[in-house]
Amino acid sequence: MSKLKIAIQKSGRLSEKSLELLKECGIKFPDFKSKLKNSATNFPLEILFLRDDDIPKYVEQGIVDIGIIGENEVLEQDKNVIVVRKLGFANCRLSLAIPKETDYSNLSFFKGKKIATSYPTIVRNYFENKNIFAEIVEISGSVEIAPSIGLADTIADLVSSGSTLLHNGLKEVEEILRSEAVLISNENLPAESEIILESFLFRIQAVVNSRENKYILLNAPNESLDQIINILPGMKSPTVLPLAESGWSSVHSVVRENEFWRIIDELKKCGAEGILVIPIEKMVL
Ligand code: PRT
Ligand code: ZN
Repeated sequence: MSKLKIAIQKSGRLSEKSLELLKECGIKFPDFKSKLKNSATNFPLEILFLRDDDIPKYVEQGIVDIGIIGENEVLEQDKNVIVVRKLGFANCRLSLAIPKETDYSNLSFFKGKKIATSYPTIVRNYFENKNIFAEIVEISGSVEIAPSIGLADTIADLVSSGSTLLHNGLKEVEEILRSEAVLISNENLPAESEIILESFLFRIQAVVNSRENKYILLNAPNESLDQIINILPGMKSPTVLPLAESGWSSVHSVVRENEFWRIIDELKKCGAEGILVIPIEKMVL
């Protein structure tokens, strides 16, 4: 029986979360760490551990069928691959940063400036689109120290918490793009691999949905039920059950993680009490 081949980063920021995703999809591998190649015991999947920079090329060439990689790398390399879906982890942004004591008003600041980056293609395209000429200095790592050693005036680098910029005396002034881990695929998958990919994607969907949503239970005074139901759309609509105490109901629903705090505030204003929020293990729509 044929197997779907997936490339994931050998070691780095994407590795652990990529393996966790496979695990949550119920896919088991024997003795993960020691080998560069491994086969799942309960799903037709073969996994190759590679440097992240090599993954788009291997997918384009069909050496592997699919891969997990940062969107930033897909855009920078511009290989012929399909971005199948976003995976919701390794979120970051590619930003322009300048020495923190320097005044900044707008993008024309960068006219004629030297910008150190590991993403020359993205940064060049960005400035070309804005009709600004800036000199790109390509370096492969430790980009943040470039201004302090006189290699460049400014930088364009990935930022997540922002603490690396802070420690290096830099401030973020513009965001070029946002990125997260994505699943990419070869453009011409063999029919058999396509079928396996469908079933793999079905599992990923259930895992990613469950991470992005929370199950919520609360007690609501009956007179506010209509309002509360409006705030909580749920998968179809919320479940409403009467409480033993008359005049009150228990409401169960699903809310999106990123809307969560706004929804809680609104629910409290409508008189909701005893709000419980529970993680969802898997979610099949
Ligand atoms: O060895 P290999 O080539 O496989 O790995 P790598 O060193 O090229 O990549 P790695 O593991 O550092 O990053 C892999 C992917 O993780 C990137 O391509 C991004 O898609 C994603 N990612 C998410 C990040 C970050 N967040 C991130 N913060 N990649 C790098 N950083 C670096 C950034 O370059 C900067 O030096 O972290 C520093 C900033 O972090 P904060 O939290 O201080 O802002
Ligand atoms: Zn890399």
